[in-house]
Amino acid sequence: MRKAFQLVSLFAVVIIAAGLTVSCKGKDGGGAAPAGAPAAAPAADSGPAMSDADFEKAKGIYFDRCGGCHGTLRKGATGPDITPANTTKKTLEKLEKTIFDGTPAGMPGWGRQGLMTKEETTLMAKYIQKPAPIPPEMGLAKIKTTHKLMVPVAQRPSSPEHGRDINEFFGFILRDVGKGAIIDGKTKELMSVVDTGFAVHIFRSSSSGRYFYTVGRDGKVNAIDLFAKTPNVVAEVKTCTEARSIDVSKYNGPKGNFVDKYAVVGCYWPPQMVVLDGQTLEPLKIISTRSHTYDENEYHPEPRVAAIIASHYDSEWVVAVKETGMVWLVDYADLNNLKMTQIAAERFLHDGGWDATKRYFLVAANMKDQMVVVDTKEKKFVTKFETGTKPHPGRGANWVDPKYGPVNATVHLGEGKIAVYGADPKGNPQHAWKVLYEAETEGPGLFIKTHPKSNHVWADNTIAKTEGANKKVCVLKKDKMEEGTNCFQVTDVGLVVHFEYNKAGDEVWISVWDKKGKILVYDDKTLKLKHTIENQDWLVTPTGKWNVYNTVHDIY
Ligand code: DHE
Repeated sequence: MRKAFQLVSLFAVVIIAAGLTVSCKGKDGGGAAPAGAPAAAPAADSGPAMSDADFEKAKGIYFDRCGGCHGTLRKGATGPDITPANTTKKTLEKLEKTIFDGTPAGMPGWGRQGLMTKEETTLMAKYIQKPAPIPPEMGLAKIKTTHKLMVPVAQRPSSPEHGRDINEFFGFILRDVGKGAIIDGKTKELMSVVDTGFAVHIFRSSSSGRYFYTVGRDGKVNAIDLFAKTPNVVAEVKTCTEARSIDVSKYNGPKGNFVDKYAVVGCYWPPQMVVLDGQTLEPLKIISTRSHTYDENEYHPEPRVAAIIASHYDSEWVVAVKETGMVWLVDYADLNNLKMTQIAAERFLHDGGWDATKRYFLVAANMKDQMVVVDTKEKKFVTKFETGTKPHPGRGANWVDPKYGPVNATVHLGEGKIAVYGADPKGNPQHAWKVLYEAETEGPGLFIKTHPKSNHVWADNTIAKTEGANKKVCVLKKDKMEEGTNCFQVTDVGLVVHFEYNKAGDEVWISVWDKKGKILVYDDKTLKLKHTIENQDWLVTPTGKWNVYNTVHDIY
């Protein structure tokens, strides 16, 4: 039962309609290049005439609103290829109209929605008929110039100075103000607000849980020391001009102890991974992802790093390389003699996480409507299967179904549906990697979450178009799947996005993404609101959030 096909750029449309900053749109709403926008080599002097000032303005708008979907080099990923080879086949008037009005396939009508002026859509039409300016490379020497060690390791506390349990701590993104908040989940008290990169995309915990690492859309990484009385940034480095992912080294075994040893950043531009010292963020090594597509073996100059997850059983990072459709298992045991397994998977890879055993990496190839399964023990591709229109699991959700055994699930960008599929090839091979249940939500969503101690699975409807749907959550009962979802409103402002459980697995923390943001804490058993954090000056556009214990142990 499919609902109407919608492209991922709805992601942008609906959120923008709510007056919020979204990935394809920066906090300044276009215009001059934002602080995070990559400086670029001047464009070849071909295509329609543009003044230098107009060109710079268009470049900023492209970084803000277009690059996430069409790619820095405009070769296409979630959105189509808009290099001059294609755009010059169309008249400027036609291009301008498309940018102004959007397309039925899902591209936002930037002008129609009042998000670009008529002049700006004219500018963008010209801009995309000119060759894409190529942003600069970031080699190790350049990255090193951005490295700051605020608190040397020897000057950091050896145990928590606040006497609290850091496993209870949450890290919250405060997206539009380039900050992060640390909250004690037990007492619900704010511990600190720290400066981070521009529009931080994710937090990850170091493998001991002591540090939170954040990665900004601008590639800036911050390490936050949770032992400090007031958790503070102890190191910073800018690894690339555009990034979305970061993870850590989690392995401790015969090959060595890598706990808190490394962090690794996944860049969009330059297309590369950057390995950092886990204590100081000193940049150590760059691994380029430029290579050939998994199927046609054609060279791709911009294979962006999407999700990265760290193996618990081997010294490996599992890396989804978006444009080439490869999953790389990168062994960090010997960085000078780097070993890697390159697994052909599917294009275009996006987000994903572990199954409950942490053996299988389940990652969305959302433009193919598929989930891909990689066996990190055998280091092999297992299968890919269709779930619905553009699966978007975040890191996914794992639980044990009373009828089918261990399952995993995703929500979808293109339709309001939770797809639940078997995830136990050993115990229940007949159900493995097959969709077993589908449950309707209130509309397209971004994230799904559960906890082993909970009987509930929570899904958001963040990009639903129906009035009010994006203010609701939808909850499934694990032992009564056939009943479908229970969807209810949790806010009258903003958008509901992303869930995280507390350490005990009895509270669900929800962000209300709004300029005057809120944090809602629900009792997971009763589904009743237990606590609200609101009307705080610092609480601006909260989006993703992570509990230390659950993040260290990959509990989701
Ligand atoms: Fe995300 C995860 C990329 C838009 C909030 N997002 C990810 C990951 C990738 C990614 C590759 C996986 C990281 C990992 O696990 O290592 N996101 C992108 C995009 O390319 C996209 C579509 C457009 C863009 O230009 O950024 C995009 N993402 C968004 C948003 O609009 C969201 C809602 C708010 C924002 O800040 O832009 C958003 N993305 C998130 C969050 C996660 C995420 C909260 C982490 C989920 C988790 O549970 O770990």
